[in-house]
Amino acid sequence: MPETKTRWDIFCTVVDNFGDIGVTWRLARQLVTEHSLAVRLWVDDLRAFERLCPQIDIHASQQWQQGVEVRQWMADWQPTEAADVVIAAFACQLPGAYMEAMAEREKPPLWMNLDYLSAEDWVVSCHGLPSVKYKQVQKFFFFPGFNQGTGGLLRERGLLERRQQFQQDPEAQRLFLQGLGVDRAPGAQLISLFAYENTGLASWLDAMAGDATPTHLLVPEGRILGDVERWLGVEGLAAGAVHVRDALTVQVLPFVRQDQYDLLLWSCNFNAVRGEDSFVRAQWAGRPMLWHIYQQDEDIHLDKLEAFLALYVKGLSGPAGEAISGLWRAWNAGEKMTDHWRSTRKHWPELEKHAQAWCLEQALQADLATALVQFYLNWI
Ligand code: TRH
Repeated sequence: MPETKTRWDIFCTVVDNFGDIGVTWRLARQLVTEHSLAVRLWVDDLRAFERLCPQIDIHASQQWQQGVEVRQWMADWQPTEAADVVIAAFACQLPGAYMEAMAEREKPPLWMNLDYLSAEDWVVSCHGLPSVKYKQVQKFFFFPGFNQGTGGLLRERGLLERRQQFQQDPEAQRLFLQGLGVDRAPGAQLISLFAYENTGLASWLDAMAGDATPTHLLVPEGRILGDVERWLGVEGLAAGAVHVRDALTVQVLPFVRQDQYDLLLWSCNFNAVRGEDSFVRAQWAGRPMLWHIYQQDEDIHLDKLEAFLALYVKGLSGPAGEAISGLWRAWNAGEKMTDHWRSTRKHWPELEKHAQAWCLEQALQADLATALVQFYLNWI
């Protein structure tokens, strides 16, 4: 008799941008391919999803993508049986009728809130704790994180091996970049730029333009383009545009599929990333990086930034740690980047080595999907 797969439902509301769907889509695929689970991913905005996965049919109420059952989460909820495990991503509110369906099950499901990523200390003490209850259905907190005792980070099986292979294969990189229309100038360092609007950008671009080493900056279409346009003094920048200012070549790329974005990060010497998912992917790329954190009310994101920096600089010399921290702080305050970029460049070899070591250290933790499955196994 065929074994019945455990059924998981993941609920995702797209609040803004791409992180909500980026994280849940990655998790759903991993649960299917690596843990042989039956996964339904409920998403309220398939247009955001389509940017990461162009095969998505934005009109379909139900479709299969890479083994995941994708369901359009519509306002008029149709009665649905509750799954064995229910994940509400980023504290999204489940449909009332679905909560009833959970409560009606003979054996209540495991209900978890997949929280935002943070390096703050309190995360370890809250991870796995019971949260609210709906009738007899108990909800639990599940926190991703960088420390032992958290839920870890999303990392697909074999990811680092694939990354290392790609980074050791100049021809594979050349072909990938060629597919994006990128012809890397000899001797130029490649930098990718994915960020929110940032008043500090102009000074960073000035610094790169004035650098002794040429830089080829790759900018996927998105929110930062307005600042790039202002600096270049042009309008209507779109994928394919290339502009050269002294030592700096700026090239606009299309927003690529999620798996292609990894290859972009792996190809670059330095990656500016943002939010949550691209931030984690840049760490797996094993290259130095710059994080534009998602802004929150009352500047609480700054505590998260400091918490991460405190962990990240641990293996660095004092001056290198100060250089990278200064750069990140200036970027997140929208302040002048020129001097910070110069200091960072001075410590480049150390920062490169550190990025590799950090990546390997983080990979010692169980990945988030495995940790979720283990949580379920411990719970039943
Ligand atoms: O898009 P983000 O800023 O997402 C978010 C949201 O703001 C969310 O509400 C907030 O909770 C969260 O940040 C912290 O950044 P993030 O998380 O990096 O998500 C971007 C996704 O887009 C990620 O999965 C990578 C993907 N991506 C591509 O697939 N192709 C691309 O070309 C680029 C640049 C990104």
